Amino acid sequence: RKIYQNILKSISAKERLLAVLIDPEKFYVENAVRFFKKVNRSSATHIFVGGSTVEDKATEILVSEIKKNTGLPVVLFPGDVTQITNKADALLFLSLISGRNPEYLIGKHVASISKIKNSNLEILSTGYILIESGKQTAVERVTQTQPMDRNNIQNIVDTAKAGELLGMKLIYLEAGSGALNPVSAETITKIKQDIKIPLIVGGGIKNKQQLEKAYQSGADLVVIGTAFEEDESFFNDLLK
Ligand code: 1GP
Repeated sequence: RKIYQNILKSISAKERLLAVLIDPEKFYVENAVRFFKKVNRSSATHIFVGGSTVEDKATEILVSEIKKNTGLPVVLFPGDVTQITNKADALLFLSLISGRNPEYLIGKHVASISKIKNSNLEILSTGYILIESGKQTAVERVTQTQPMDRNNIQNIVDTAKAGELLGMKLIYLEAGSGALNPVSAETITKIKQDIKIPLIVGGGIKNKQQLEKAYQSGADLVVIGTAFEEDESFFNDLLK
């Protein structure tokens, strides 16, 4: 379907993809017009929406507002089933394959079916891999899973490969929102050599140099949330 096909097309055209992550808990809907003026002038290609703890309905209200302010595809990146809304275009159907908590490997997915089976959301099966980054992150706390050891790169590579062989359409390497250290260049490079499906990288990327490094290492799509929340002028460094 459309969003996944476009990601594949962009990758073969060597285009760099950038998602702006918006956490409904932290975003003021009143600021949407101003914020999206900046987004629309930047090289951002996708809007991701999600958070670890979000009130019911907040996601739906936010997605409706986003849709009024940008033509970029809106992809749900949900921390929980309650964040699924058919106002968005697509859903990262995340399985936390770095962890061993059955709820986040398959349980939440089963619980979400009644919400998604009659929706028009494009469902993107995603192997989600949390990598240790120097401090405990919200993903770790909420999912009660251990992040992967950042120094055991082979284990991370094997996890990504297993996800691909299970039929997942995307791999997402996550250092956690606000991570002290983004996923290392070496980890990205090694995984990219081993898998054919698109590679998403996020967590702790705060400036243009780190963004550049992630792309050069092999990230196909980079996700940035905190850096835009903290300083909207960062968009000016990333003009189209
Ligand atoms: C978090 O990967 C995303 O899930 C983005 O992280 O907020 O650190 O940019 P940041």
